[in-house]
Amino acid sequence: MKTVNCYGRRMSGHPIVLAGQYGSPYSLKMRAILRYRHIPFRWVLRDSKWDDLPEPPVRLIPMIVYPNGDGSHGEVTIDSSPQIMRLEREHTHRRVVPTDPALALIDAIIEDFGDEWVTKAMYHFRWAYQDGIDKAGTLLPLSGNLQLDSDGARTNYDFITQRQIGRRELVGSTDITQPIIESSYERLLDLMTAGFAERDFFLGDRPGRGDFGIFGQLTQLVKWDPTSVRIAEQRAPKVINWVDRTDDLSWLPVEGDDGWVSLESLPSATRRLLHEIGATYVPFLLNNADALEKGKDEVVCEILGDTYRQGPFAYQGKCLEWLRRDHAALSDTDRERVDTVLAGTGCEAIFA
Ligand SMILES: N[C@@H](CCC(=O)N[C@@H](CS)C(=O)NCC(=O)O)C(=O)O
Repeated sequence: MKTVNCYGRRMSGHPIVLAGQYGSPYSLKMRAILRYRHIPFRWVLRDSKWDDLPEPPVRLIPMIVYPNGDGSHGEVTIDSSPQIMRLEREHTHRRVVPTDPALALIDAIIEDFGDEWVTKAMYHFRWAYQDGIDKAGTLLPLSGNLQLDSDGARTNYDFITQRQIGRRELVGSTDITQPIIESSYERLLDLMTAGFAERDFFLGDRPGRGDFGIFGQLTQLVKWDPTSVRIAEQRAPKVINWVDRTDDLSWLPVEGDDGWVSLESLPSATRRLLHEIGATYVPFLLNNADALEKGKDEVVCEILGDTYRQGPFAYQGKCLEWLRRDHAALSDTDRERVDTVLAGTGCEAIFA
C-alpha cells in the first residue's frame, strides 16, 4: 500500500520497526527520537517471543527494520547515529539536526560524547556495584520473557552478570578509571541542572541529536541503576524530570526551523558541556585513535590530572573520523565559526 503523507512524500503504509530493549540506552534514544519526530513505528522487544526480525550485520540493538512494499521485513540497519541521519533524509518535519551546519556540528559532538563517553558511566554504575549487578542480573533477563521460571532466571543471572562484568575493562570501567568516570557523571548532572535556568535543551527550545544521545544514557543512569540514581536524586532532581519528559516529546510544539539558538549565543551550560567534553572525552578519543593507528594494546591518557587506561576501541576511531569529515565538509566561513566556539574548550583538539 502506498500513501502520500501530509508533507507530500510517498511512503509505504507499513511502519518501520524499531527493535530494542528497555535496558538499552541506545534503544530508548531511538524510540524517543521517533516519538518526538512523529514518525510511525512499531516497537519490537528484541529477543522476545514477538521478535521475528532478520539478523543484522552485527548483532546490536537498536535495529531499525524497513518494510518491503508488501509489509515483510526488508533492510535492517544498526547504529543509532546513521539511523538518525537516514531519518533526517527521509522525513522533513521536526528535525533533530539544526538547520545551521555549524551548529549541527556542535550537536554531533554532543551526541558523540553522550553515546561514547557517558555510556562508560552507564556501564560502570550498572556492573561495578553489587546492588546494580543484582538488579540488572535479575531484571534484564525477565524484560523480554515473563514466562521465565526460577531455574531459567538463575542461569540467566549467572550468564549475563559474568559476561557483562567481564566486559567492564573493555568499556573502560576499572578501579583506575572509576574516579574519572564518576566525577564526569556528576559534573554532567550539575551543568545540566544549571542549564535548566535558561533552556530546556542544549541548543535551545527544541531537542537535537546531542540531547537524545545524552538522554539515552541517562534513562539508565538517573532512572534505573541504584548507585547513579541515588546520586541524581540528591544532586540533580531536575535531570530526572528532564529524562521523563524527553522520553516522549511528541507533544512539544515545534514550528519549522524555529527553536534553535544561534551558534554565537550558545547557552552557558552548553559551553560548560563543551569544556567537559574537551577535558574528558577528547583526550580519550585522540589517544584511542593514536593507539589504533600504532597497533598499541592500551590507550593511556591524562584526564583532568588522573591517568585513564583502557584497551583501544575501533568504533570510537570511526567516530573521530566522522566528526573530522563533517568539519572538513563545512564551508570556510562555517568552519571558522565552529572553530571560534570550540577555541579554549579542549574540543578544538579534535580538528587540530
Ligand atoms: N553504536 C551503537 C551502539 C549500540 C549498542 O552498543 N548496543 C548494545 C545495547 S545498548 C548492544 O546491542 N550490545 C550487544 C550485546 O550486549 O551483546 C549505537 O549507536 O546504536
